[in-house]
Amino acid sequence: MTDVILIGEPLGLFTAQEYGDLKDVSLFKRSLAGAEVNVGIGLSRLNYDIQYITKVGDDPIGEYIVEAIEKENIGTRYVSYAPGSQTGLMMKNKVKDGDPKTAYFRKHSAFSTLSESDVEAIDFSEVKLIHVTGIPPAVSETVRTTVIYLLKKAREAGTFITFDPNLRPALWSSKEQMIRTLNEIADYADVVLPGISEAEILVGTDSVDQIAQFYLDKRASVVIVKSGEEGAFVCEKGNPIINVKGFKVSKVIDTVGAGDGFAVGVLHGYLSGLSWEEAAVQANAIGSIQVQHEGDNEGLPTLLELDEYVNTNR
Ligand code: KDG
Repeated sequence: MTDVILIGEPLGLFTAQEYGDLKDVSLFKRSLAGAEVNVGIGLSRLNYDIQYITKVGDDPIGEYIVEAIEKENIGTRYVSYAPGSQTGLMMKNKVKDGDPKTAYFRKHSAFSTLSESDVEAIDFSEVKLIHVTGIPPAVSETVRTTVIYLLKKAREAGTFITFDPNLRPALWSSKEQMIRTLNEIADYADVVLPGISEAEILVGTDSVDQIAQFYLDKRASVVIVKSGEEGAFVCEKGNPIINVKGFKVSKVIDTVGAGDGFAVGVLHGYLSGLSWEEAAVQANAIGSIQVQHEGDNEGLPTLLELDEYVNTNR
């Protein structure tokens, strides 16, 4: 049985090793990025059985990515190749504080060709949970259709569905299309994990109450709103909203990947039978660990490291 299946575009990440504009930096470190692969790595380190649906190019970055995923014990049964298309890349600058700037090189990438025929063999009766984010449907019309196809199959099989909107406005042709598509995807989800500023765009309000109601009126039974330093708001159908405070961090190194760490904690909570409130504690913990590391996924903890961190810092 697969615990979690994820669909996403892995990217070769080039992180600047010097401060300054990306155009001025000459020294970069190569690693692996991609919101969903970050979540997959986090869950695999917590000993869950993971499969990753993706498509890479027949090129050195594609080869590097597949090897990196295998090293993280992520299943590659649904990894396919698109000969003639390239694997996507991303650059990220080094900042003293705030969010780093990123640049994408992913138009017409191998992943953008991922179609229904690449995923039709997946048997969802063998999958406990599918985690989807708002990035793949932004990549191309083909991937958008594939994501909806997967969600329908998952729904029919009774597989639990978690959704992190992960807004990437730069990848969409219009804001309206982004909002419409992501709210359509949310219709399938059991759990929705919006950031408060994302929800402001998707729902049109920063009121946690109204954001929660919007998604709970769809099919979700739980909405967890991420609110940076305020921590998270756990909104469960029929229960009062609970604010779960975040962990204090003395030095933020890099904010990218914090939301993915948060999702790891929520999914870990669900899969290990914790309450949603306790799942949010785990989520805040992993999110706070992530901001203390430069890479997108290097800091993701093992079970032992996570338990130690929570016990020491809570
Ligand atoms: O969540 C971290 C991601 O932003 C990063 O890994 C790259 O998935 C990515 C994307 O498409 O922006």
